[in-house]
Amino acid sequence: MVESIFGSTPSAAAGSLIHRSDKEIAALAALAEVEAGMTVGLGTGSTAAFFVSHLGERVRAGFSIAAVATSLSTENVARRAGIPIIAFEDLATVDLTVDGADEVDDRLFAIKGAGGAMLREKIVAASSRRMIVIADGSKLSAAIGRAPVPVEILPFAREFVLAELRRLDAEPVLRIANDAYYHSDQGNLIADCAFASLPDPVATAAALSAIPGILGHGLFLTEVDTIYSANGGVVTRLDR
Ligand code: ABF
Repeated sequence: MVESIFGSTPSAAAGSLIHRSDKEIAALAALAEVEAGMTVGLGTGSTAAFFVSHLGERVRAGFSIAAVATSLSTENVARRAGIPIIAFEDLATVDLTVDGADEVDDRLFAIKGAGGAMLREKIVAASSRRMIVIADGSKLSAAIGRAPVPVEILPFAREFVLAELRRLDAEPVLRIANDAYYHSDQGNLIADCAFASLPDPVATAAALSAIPGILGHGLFLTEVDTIYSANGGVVTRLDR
């Protein structure tokens, strides 16, 4: 289903015009779904950061929710915004998770993980009764496959996993930060895998999951319930 929710980007507030980015507009569409008393999963990345910021404003105004974070950076930002954070390990179920993505399509398939947090993101999404992806229009594809698929690798298994990925016709590139291997919040490596094409994401996800030493990957094929994608201030809603 495609539904236009907001008509224009600028809005008047306290006598001044506010120009919101498409990322922020998508975040606000998701914010409208948060109800008092919910446990909310907080995503990672710049789009999710808008959601966290606006949720923080509501919490500081007295709105009562609890939250779990999908990364240490989001946890820090959320705490600073006044959002009460609970430890995910103490929870089996989250009510609603809102997170960004690198690429989405109208099958509700997503590639996530450019922010390096896809392992925790997928666990939190899988535990969620409902998961919303928020994105600007540049993330929407006819079929996912343009963005590289990140995989999280146990350091012990590095060269074995890279060789297995090449056998799947992926071109894995180990992620670097500050002239050293990037390490996830769990202390693992990330390889960004370019595929010449991704004709069968379900088969690729199964193949990745079957490689020992891969702890998680960025193909989210079953977790997403709704996508809010904003383009030029107009929000498109896609539902499973
Ligand atoms: C997280 O942040 C990731 O899964 C995704 O890779 C990334 C999107 O970042 P941004 O919103 O900054 O484009 O949601």
